[in-house]
Amino acid sequence: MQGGAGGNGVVSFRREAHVPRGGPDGGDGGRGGDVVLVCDPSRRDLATMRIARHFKAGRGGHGSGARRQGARGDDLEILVPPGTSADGVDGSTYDLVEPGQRAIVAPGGIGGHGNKRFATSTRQAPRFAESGLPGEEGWIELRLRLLADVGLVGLPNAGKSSLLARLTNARPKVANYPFTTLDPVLGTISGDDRQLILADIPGLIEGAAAGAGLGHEFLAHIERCRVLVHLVELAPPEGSPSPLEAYETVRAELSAHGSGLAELPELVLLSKLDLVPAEVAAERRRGFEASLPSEPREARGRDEAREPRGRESLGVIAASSATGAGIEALVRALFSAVPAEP
Ligand SMILES: Nc1nc2c(ncn2[C@@H]2O[C@H](COP(=O)(O)OP(=O)(O)OP(=O)(O)O)[C@@H](O)[C@H]2O)c(=O)[nH]1
Ligand SMILES: [Mg+2]
Repeated sequence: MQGGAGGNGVVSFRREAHVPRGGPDGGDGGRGGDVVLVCDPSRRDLATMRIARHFKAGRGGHGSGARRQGARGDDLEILVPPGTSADGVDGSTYDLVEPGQRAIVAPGGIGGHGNKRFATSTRQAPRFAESGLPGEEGWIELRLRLLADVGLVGLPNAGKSSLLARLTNARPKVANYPFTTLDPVLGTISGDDRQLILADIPGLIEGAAAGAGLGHEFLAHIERCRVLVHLVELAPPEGSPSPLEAYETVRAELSAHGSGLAELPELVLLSKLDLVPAEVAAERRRGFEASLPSEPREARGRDEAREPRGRESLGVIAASSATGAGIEALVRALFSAVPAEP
C-alpha cells in the first residue's frame, strides 16, 4: 500500500505588465491521495486482494504560478467485505463492519510549499520551494472474519456440513472422513421475517486453539457469532471418544482460544439421530442435559445480570440431517436464541 506523493511547491514570480517587480507567487503542491478501504456489503471475500497486491494512490499535482495550488491526488478506494479488519501502515487496527465505513490505511504525502510561503520582509524573493512528501508506504494485513449469527462447532465428522446443507441453501462438501471442510462456508436460513446466517467451520481437534489441525484460524471466524451450535455425534464409531468426551474436548478448545468464544450461548445438537434407536437417543439426551453446567435460559430472571464467566445453555436437541427429524425444533430454537436486533 502506498499513499500518493504530495505535489511539489513551485518557484514563480509574478509577471504582469502593470506590476513592476512582482513578488513571489509559487503555489503549493497538492496533497497525495490516500489509500482507503471501504466496507462494501456486496463483497463476500478478499479475492481481489490476491490478484492485485500493490496499491498506490494518485500523486498530488504540483503547484504553479499565480499562487495556484496543485490538485489533490486521487484516493484509491479498495472495496472490502464487512468483517474485514486491517492494520494500517502506521500499525493501527481498523475494523470494517458497517456498510460504507472507510479506513485510511495509507495516507498521502502532504504537498510542498511554494516559494510564496517563504517570503518574509527580509527575504522578499525566495528562489526555493519544497518538494512534496512521499505518501506513507508499507504492507498491510487484511483479515476477514465471517459475520454469521450462528457458528457450527464440533469434532471432525460430527455432521456440521451435513447440517448446514440440510438447513440452508449452501452446498458444502460432505464426506465420511475428518477434515472434509477446509474453509469456512456460510449458509442462510430464511424465517418469516428475517434470516439467520450460519457458518460451518472445519472440525476442531484437541489443541486446535494452539494451532493443531485446521482449527486455530477458523476459531477467529466465529468470534462474532451470537450463538454456537455444538454438534456431538450421538453414536460415535467404535474407538472414538464418547459423546461427553467429544463435547469436553471442543469446549476446552473454545476456552483456550479466548476472545469470549467460551461465553457464547450454546445449543448442543446431538447429531445423526437416525443411527440410534429412539430410546437410546432419549436416554443420552437426558444424560447430556444433566451434565451441562448452566441452567437453561428460561430459568433466569429477565433483569438478572449475566454471570461473567458462565455460558448460557440453550438446551440439548437431537436431530438428523439425513431424515430431517428434530430439524424444525432446531430452527425454532435458533430463531428464538438470536435476537432480531443486532
Ligand atoms: N446417518 C447420518 N449420517 C450423517 C448425518 N449427518 C452427517 N452424516 C454423515 O457423517 C459424515 C460426516 O459428515 P460431515 O457433514 O461432512 O461432517 P463435518 O462435521 O462437516 O466434518 P468435517 O468437515 O470433516 O469437520 C458424512 O458421511 C455424512 O454423510 C445424519 O444426520 N445421519
Ligand atoms: Mg464439514
